[in-house]
Amino acid sequence: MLKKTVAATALLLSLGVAEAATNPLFAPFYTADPAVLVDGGRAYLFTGRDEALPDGKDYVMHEWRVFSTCDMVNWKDEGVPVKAKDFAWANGRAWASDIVKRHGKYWFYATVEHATVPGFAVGVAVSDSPTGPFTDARGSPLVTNDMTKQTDIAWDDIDPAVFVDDDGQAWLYWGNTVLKYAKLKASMTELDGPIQVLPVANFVEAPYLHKRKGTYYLSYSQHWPEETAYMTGPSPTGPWTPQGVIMERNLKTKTIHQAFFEFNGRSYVAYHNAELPGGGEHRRSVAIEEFSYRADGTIPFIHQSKAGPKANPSAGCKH
Ligand code: FUB
Repeated sequence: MLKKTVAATALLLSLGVAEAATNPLFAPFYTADPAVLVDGGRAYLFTGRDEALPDGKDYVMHEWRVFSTCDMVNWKDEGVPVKAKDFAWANGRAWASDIVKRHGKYWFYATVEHATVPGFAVGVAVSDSPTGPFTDARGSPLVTNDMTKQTDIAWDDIDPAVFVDDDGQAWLYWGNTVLKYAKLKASMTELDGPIQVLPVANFVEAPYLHKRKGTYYLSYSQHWPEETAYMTGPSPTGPWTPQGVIMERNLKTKTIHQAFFEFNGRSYVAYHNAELPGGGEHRRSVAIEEFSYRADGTIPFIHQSKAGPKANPSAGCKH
């Protein structure tokens, strides 16, 4: 039996197939702001790409990349499915995004800076494939900075998170400093009703909604430097019960930006740190941790690891 395992391992290694991931992922790229779609036995992990020089003082981000896996260990670089310039009304800055499948199409919600309306905006792009190419689904922004008046900052309409509930209702959450949400029409390209504000103490950015066994989990980044916190509730609009911090702040970057997902029956959180060689505040790297919900459905504190997730192959997994 041992001989057989050793032989199998040797074969996998000779084929260039690893049995465990190593955090952070996706070298040589610096990546940030993960968003994950699980579809057809593969996980598609979308990231922003940090292009700042080692001493860069701001984010330099122009495109999103997508990587896919069928075992949570071996990742395929699927290239650049969409760039900020694919939104003709945007000026080329590509911040955080999220992705969902609906009506057989893939809907990509993205933070871009508007070329003429001061501030950041949310656009939506669509594709027939999770690996793109995506095209602007509206030809105009879904949300612009002048549609929200709660703060004067130019970056309060960032970090869209899209969620489609079991009843078919789609929701969009977003925001920096002020957490906002709205219903989406079935078209996925229009808000349905007014923008709502959710007061959350210490909220900074990166809201993310997921649902498990009837409970809604609204996670987000709080404080500065950021740590990941979450609340639970019985509906997409709460009422919300604060559940505390589940991931510690990073040492080399102040942001962290989480996304939760399930893959082949196991639970994961993707986030970023800056632990690749040469990493820093604006040279971040996506990582993934596996975790188990407690019996009462709460999320335990999740430590960042260098080991990364163990193999969890889909049936017929082909790298
Ligand atoms: O990557 C640019 C911004 O930094 C994102 O929009 C935020 O979530 C933070 O990670």
